[in-house]
Amino acid sequence: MMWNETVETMNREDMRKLQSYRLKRVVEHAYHNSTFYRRKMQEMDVTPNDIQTIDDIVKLPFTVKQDLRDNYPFGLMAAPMSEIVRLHASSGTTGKPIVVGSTRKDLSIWAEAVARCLYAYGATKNDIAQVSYGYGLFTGGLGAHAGVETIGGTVIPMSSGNTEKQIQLMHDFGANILCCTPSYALFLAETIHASNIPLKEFKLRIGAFGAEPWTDNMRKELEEKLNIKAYDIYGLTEICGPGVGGECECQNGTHLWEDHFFPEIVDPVTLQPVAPGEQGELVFTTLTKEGMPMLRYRTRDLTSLNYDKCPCGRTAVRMNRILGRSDDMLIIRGVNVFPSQVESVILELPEFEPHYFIIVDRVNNTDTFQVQVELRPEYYSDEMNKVLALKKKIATRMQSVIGIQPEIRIVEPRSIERSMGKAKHVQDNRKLY
Ligand code: DLL
Repeated sequence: MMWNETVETMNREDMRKLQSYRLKRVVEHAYHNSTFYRRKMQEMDVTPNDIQTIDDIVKLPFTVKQDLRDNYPFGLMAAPMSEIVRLHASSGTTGKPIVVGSTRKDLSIWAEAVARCLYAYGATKNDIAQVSYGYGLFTGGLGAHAGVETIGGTVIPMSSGNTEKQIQLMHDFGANILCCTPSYALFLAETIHASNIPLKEFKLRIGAFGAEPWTDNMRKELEEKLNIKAYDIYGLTEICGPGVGGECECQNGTHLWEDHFFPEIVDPVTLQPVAPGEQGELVFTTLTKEGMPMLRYRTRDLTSLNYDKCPCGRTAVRMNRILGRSDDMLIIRGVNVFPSQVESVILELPEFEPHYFIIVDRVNNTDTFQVQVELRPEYYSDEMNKVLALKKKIATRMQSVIGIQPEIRIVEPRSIERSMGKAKHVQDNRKLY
């Protein structure tokens, strides 16, 4: 079932017409109502008249996170505060938070975007969804919440934390959809298995997981541990929050709702569009946002797009899994390493728990790369040889996938921190010098 079949299956030509019409409107709106965008466009000698079709988007300036910081808090708003009904913010790791304001219409488009994702997962009004994303300035909780209400489902607005209670209510209320980060889903799964309630007493059938990169191996792990189908949900505060795109039952790429959020992939260095299907940095232009339109916003997320029609019938472009953010890429002894690559190897190997922590340091002018893992209880051994063989197995596999061998450290069971939101997988001590 599709929430908005007309747009989700629209042919490319009609979609481009719609995008062209909306791009012209949003550019005019931004130019006339935001001094920030007017100044940026004037600097590039572009006026709204130069934008006639969606192909003209390349004439527009890029927007970056620093622009939001420099104009903190409300400098990018294009609607008067009297029209803004909600503020969200994302803190990131450093510096001032970025703040995003939405009008009532923006919120309803966002809710529809999440509704489209939920329908694509096979959810209906008969479902009960436990929303275990954090509520508050973070968009996860309220975003997922609005989507569930839009399709007429029942929301359990749990927010994150209080893991024991999450399990209890999930069981007692018969939740069949779980919305949270994949790392929290893993923690909840572990807690269920450690509890005295058998998995078969839970009614979960769908997971809507996102807010951080995750791999297909992690999907397999979560599907098995929770006896569900696990689907991706993608989004970012600057564009709206969760629901910029979601997977369908084919689980083969995340459909982006491109009638509202127009995606481009550019080379992160030259900022030129890459060839179709190639990997690069994802850039979004919001085609309908009133409160705080984003023109060519550089997400820093690295991925590629697939315009082939999906077997589900949707024509909406599919985004491949996000490798990571360009800011999360580690360069270790000259080799580019993404935490998601480490995750993918660890989850391939049955001997290890699906948790890991990476520590990078510099000793005697050489980078050190340590990966901490936990053994599954059935593989514990007192025999040194067996443990060494396991370490060697994982290190060799990492060498072939990533191109560099880490030092493997097997740590105590459950000593790697479990996350209730976005997991922190890396400690880079080199940054301290
Ligand atoms: O994480 C919004 C969200 C909430 C999405 C709940 C999905 C579910 P931010 O905190 O602004 O917003 O972080 C956005 O998180 O640029 C990506 O780097 C990453 N991210 C979000 N979803 C995914 C995903 C929310 N499905 C940043 N896969 C984005 C990989 C994701 N990375």
